[in-house]
Amino acid sequence: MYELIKKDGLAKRGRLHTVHGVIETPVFMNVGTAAAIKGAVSTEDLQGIKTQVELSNTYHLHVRPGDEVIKKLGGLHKFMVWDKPILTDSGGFQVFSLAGLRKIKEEGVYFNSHIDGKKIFMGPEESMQIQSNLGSTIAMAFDECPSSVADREYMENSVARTTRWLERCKKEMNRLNSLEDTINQHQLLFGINQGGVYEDIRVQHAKDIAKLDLDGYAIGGLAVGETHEEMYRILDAVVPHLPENKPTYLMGVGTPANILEAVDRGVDFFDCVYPSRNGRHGHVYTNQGKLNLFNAKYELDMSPIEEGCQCPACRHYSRAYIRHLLKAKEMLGMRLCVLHNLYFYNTMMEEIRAAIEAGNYKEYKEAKLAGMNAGKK
Ligand code: PRF
Ligand code: ZN
Repeated sequence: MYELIKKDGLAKRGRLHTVHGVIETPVFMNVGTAAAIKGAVSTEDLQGIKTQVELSNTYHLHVRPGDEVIKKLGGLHKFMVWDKPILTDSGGFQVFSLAGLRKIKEEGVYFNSHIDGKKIFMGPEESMQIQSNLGSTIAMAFDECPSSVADREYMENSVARTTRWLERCKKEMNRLNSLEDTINQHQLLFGINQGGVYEDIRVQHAKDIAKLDLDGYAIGGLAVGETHEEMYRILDAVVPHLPENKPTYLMGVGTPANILEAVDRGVDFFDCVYPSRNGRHGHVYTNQGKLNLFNAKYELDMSPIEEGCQCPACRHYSRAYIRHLLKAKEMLGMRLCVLHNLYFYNTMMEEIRAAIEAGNYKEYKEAKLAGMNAGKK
């Protein structure tokens, strides 16, 4: 159940109640594709950096170690030792971005595993069955994420199929949730809006899926090569057609600036690999912009990554030490940078929630953006 607590302009402050606890929104979900946050971050670490939701992938866990193995072990929560909410992506997007040769048919997608080349079929029912075996809190619908340069005709056909797939997902999820031996009988299902940069296709699709009364609605197919301005234009067009009394999730987005802008347009769920990926490369976020800790100017810098930051890296270690670890390829260097970056994102979400509650979201957004941009000069 989603509670809309407060609106400030279009920005939503919400609360999603789940069997694994409450999610305060806007929220950033921390990406752990293969049931692990890359950068040697444990689920115990997540407790200390304000993580609310962990995100994993159907496709990766199906290929290795296998969703049936995870079900036998009691489900993903028990496997990872994480009792808070988990969202699983449906596999659709990963099949399109990772798998080798693939064929899209009405029934689903035929493709080769990126691990061993083995032939696999995944359709809406398979995706729901896998996510049910994992027992995640929130399952995502099986969709096609078409290329950002797909032509209009391709996009119309693809979106129509994604709608038919969504209806099959809903039916299968209802069936699975009613079975005795299902790990999480209260698994939620979010639908996904597609349509590339064609506003009219997007809006029609949003209206069609809104009728299905799902637990939440995602916007997919963005941040796949179009400009930031095009992404904001699509959000301006689509979000007003999604139910405001349900969570709105912008998939795979993005930079702190993208998140600040999307919140201002009514989005309240996010996920992105940037904080963990950048951290692994020694790039760290601060309120004055991003720093590259490999830079020679940090060699003798005994200050923390960010003054006043309460993350596990900044509470103890200096830029100079972390720089040394990164240069020496010590795993601890990456780990500290990833922990700091996730803490930075999760803290920004906390600030966003407070600003919406206080009714000064626009002022907060402008000040935050101005600070981060000042560092770029
Ligand atoms: N569909 C799914 N997962 C996704 C996307 C999508 O379009 C994106 C696009 N940014 C990220 N993750 N199922
Ligand atoms: Zn820090």
